[in-house]
Amino acid sequence: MKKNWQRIGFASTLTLALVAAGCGTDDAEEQDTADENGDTEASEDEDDADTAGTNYGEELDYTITGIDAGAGVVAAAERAIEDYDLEDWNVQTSSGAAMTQELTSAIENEEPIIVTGWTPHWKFEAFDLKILDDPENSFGEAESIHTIVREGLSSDMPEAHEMLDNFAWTAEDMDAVMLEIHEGTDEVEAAQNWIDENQDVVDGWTEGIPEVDGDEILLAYVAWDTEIASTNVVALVLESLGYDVSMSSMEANIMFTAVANGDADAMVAAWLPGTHEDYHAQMEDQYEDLGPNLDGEAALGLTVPAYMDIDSIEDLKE
Ligand code: PBE
Repeated sequence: MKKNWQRIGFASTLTLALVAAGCGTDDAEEQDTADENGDTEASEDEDDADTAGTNYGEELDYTITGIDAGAGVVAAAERAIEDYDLEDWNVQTSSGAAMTQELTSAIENEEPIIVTGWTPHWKFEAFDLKILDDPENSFGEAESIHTIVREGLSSDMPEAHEMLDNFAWTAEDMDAVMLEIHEGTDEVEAAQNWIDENQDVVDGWTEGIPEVDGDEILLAYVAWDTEIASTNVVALVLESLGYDVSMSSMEANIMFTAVANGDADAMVAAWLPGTHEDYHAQMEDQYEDLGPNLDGEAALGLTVPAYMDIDSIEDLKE
């Protein structure tokens, strides 16, 4: 993960130099040199809104493009508004899909945009982005994604319980599924392709588990790109063990509640210890936490196109 963030930062410095200069690729080298010498002023282009310093407030109508209201990353962005005294700013809630759509069209038009971002996510493969520095730590540290199951699953469905307990993969794995879906492959097909290419990993999750005969199991999830990828993969693996699997997408708080009260059997979408801290603190006595399925590689942050002349949340202050 660290490597990824560093790479994002590096790429952004180069692009920033180009945008700040308002020049084409011919001048890129010259501008890079100037940049290295510490001359970062966009002095020739002060009238251009994109290069008029780091204040994007008016241009963006003081709006951060968020996702669904129940997402931890939206709560973190609202926390950032307080932590950094950004009273003029607000987080517009919509959905993960609407956010990536707005990000895509802003980038197509080279317009500024600030989104509530997270990683792993295909947007970092598809676009040149940077995550704004967060010296106040409003978005928390890198964390893990946990698998959580309802009370009683271990005795009712020991085979599913064991597979879910074994389920663990990497940010790279998750990225591969997400990217394929983003590029147009059907969700189930992308999950199956990943399984076919990583059969040895999947065999490790199912080894020694006896098959069942069509027992019904319900997986809860939220339609975030990360969770669409993981839940589809887990659903297919449970199917291969003989389960009749249903997936149901819902709001984040409903997902936690459904597993806590036994309406859903499991979910693989709990970002801990930070993002879903509130839900987990409320309900952890009512379900079983099987621990990380993705270990320490998940993180949140305000995310912008690399061409924007801004590096830190602090820069949003007037
Ligand atoms: N996310 C993806 C979720 C967790 C998974 C970062 C958008 C959230 O913010 O709650």
